Amino acid sequence: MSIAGTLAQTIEQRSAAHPKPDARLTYGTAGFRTKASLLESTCFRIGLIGALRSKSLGGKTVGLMVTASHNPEEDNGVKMVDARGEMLEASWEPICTAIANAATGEELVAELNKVVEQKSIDLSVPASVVYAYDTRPSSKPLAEAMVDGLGAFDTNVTDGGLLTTPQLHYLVLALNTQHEAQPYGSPTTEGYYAKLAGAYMSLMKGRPAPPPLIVDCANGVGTVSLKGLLAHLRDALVLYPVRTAVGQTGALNNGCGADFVKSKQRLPEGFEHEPNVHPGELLCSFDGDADRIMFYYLVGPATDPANFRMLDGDKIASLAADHLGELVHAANLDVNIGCVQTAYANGASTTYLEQRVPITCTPTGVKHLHHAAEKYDIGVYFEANGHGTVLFSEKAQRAISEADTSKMSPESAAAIAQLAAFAELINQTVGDAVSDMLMVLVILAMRGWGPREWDATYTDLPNKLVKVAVADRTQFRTTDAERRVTHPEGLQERIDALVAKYPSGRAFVRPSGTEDCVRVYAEAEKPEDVAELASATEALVKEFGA
Ligand code: G16
Repeated sequence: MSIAGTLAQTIEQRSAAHPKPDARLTYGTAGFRTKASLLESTCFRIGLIGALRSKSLGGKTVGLMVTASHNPEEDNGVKMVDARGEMLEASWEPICTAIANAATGEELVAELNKVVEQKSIDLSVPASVVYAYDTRPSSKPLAEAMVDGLGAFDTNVTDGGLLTTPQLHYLVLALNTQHEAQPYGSPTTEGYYAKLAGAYMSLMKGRPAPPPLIVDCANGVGTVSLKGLLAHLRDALVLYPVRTAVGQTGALNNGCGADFVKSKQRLPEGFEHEPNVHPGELLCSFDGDADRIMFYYLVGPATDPANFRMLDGDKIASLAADHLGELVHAANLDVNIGCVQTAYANGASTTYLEQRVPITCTPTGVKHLHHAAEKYDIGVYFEANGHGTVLFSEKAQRAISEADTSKMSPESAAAIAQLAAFAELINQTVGDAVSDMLMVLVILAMRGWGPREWDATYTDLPNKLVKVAVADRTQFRTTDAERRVTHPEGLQERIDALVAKYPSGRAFVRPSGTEDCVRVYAEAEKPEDVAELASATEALVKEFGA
């Protein structure tokens, strides 16, 4: 079976309405991402691919999300969601790249036919795709181009509208499991809020509500989902959403949001003047599509930058691994728990976690971490940038649901009930700022902790992240979960010589898969050493990347 005749003509005609720019696009860390003005043809073609991917899965629903997440407002991108709510299967990534770069309508059809053959796709199977988009001005028009691609294959299309990326992941899994014995949840945004709010309230029953929390929504779509959640939580949680200027030109991720806070290691701009920001109280920031969260607090007046303390993805991972590990122990369950990190994990967090659970290190990108976490019965995965979640395997879910609590101590029975509720509260399809926020608040409430107690679990090694512009970032290639660089040749030896000069020194460089830059990470025992190590490594990247 192949794409020919009228179908081929339709695709070619529609493709002509979405001309390909003179630019090569690559499927990166989280799908395609670049200037929005270059993406129309790619979005149209992603529509075609989405339909084929669904057909290849026997008509299961897949998801397409138009967003550039943490990137500036003028960028955009597409993330693809597979039928179990996870990221697109890796073997389809080069397919996406080839299709996005086909030069003519004819070449496009030829590339599509290669996929049909390679994946033995039955074109007569009806396709089903749900799509959504973030708040960028370019997002809706790009989504329309995608729908044009979906229409070429006569797809059953569901418009999810304005959603966070994790809401779309949830919807995909909920749609595909709605007729199974264990549906993931009701396949609507209301179902999403109800599931999270219900689990939160059951875990918090009998406990005082946490102190009000200021949430920086990055002026993005997280604003919308937070409002939806609040309607379901009623007075069980007081949140003060700030940076909620959705639709205000230039506001998205500008001086605010999880990525700003993490990379600048400071409060969002203007927070020192926010009336509700007080030392000792927990604060948090979402990113532009609300799949990442960063917590932080102040140890003194906001006007002094030295009073800022960050509670990043590594701290969330340690908190979750410790707490869930204790519950598993209390419940006496035969399930293991492990943690997945990337090279960006602070060395102090790795040392802390290694003493408690097995750890896996993967390359950057939740698509890598997610699969590694599936190897544990309970897999906690977080990137230092606040992107992550916890996966409960079928074995773990069964052990929890089949435990005979009538024969257990009250303590063990309570631990079982709590584990079951955590499995509901946590969005297991992908990192979710809203779900992760609730998980952290519940764990802190259960432990009677504030941000200081959480922070005291271990002390981060001073560290620095730098973005370096180079002529061609693709000439930088890495190995060993991105901890070592193989190309340009000779660069790693120079980095090794630098790192050796500093106690507890570590530095690595890698090309970003979402921005046009090379990222440099450095850490060391002393802040002044980190500053030196980071700028010397940056200078090396400039020298080799010139
Ligand atoms: C995406 C990925 C993350 C990754 C981040 C940065 O996040 O989903 O896993 O950490 O990009 O990747 P890179 O360093 O390659 O630019 P988001 O929130 O931007 O979609």
